[in-house]
Amino acid sequence: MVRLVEDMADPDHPAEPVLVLSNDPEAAGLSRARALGVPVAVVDHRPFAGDRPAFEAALQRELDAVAPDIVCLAGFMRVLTGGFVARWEGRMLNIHPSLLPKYRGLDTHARALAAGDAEHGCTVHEVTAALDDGPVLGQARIAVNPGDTPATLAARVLGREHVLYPAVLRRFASGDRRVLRMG
Ligand code: NHR
Repeated sequence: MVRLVEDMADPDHPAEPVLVLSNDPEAAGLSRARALGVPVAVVDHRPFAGDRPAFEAALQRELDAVAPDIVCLAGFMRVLTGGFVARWEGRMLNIHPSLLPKYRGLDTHARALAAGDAEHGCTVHEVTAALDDGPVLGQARIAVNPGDTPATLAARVLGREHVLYPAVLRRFASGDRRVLRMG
């Protein structure tokens, strides 16, 4: 998220950050966003206790207040229902730590290691009702090295996420939906 906001500080960037919205009141990104001058809001999912539609209605109110053209999920870990996704379909992006369609869902680094994969990476995709399943907008690949652990893989993939996501957002915001492939 910080890398997206920092990239948008470029006056030539086709987008600008209007809100950083978190479901976690303790998220470190909130103070970082404030320091970068971006408005922030929090909708804690916990008081909603399993009532996803009510949680999402509260998210929707925060989003409607700023009417963004594009929503970028970044480390957002709550599954969104089809009703919410439909409001934003074609305008909502996510970055996922695997080479989709491999390893949708959680624990992607451990799963890539367990499978003996020679390559791993991250994917920016459009968010659709089906989890980690929407059209791919960009992918960055890394080699899996002997001795890699889920933690070492996660760290190297995160470094690629920080390059891939800003690059894809620039293209997407300027209307270019071709797939960006990075090494
Ligand atoms: N929602 C929809 N409809 N479609 C997608 O593609 C989504 C989505 C919500 C989040 C991010 C995704 C990821 O990149 C994402 C993509 C969380 C879970 C999950 O199982 C799965 C995928 C992603 C994020 N969440 C659990 C839940 O019950 C909670 C897990 C936890 O809190 O640790 O929501 O990884």
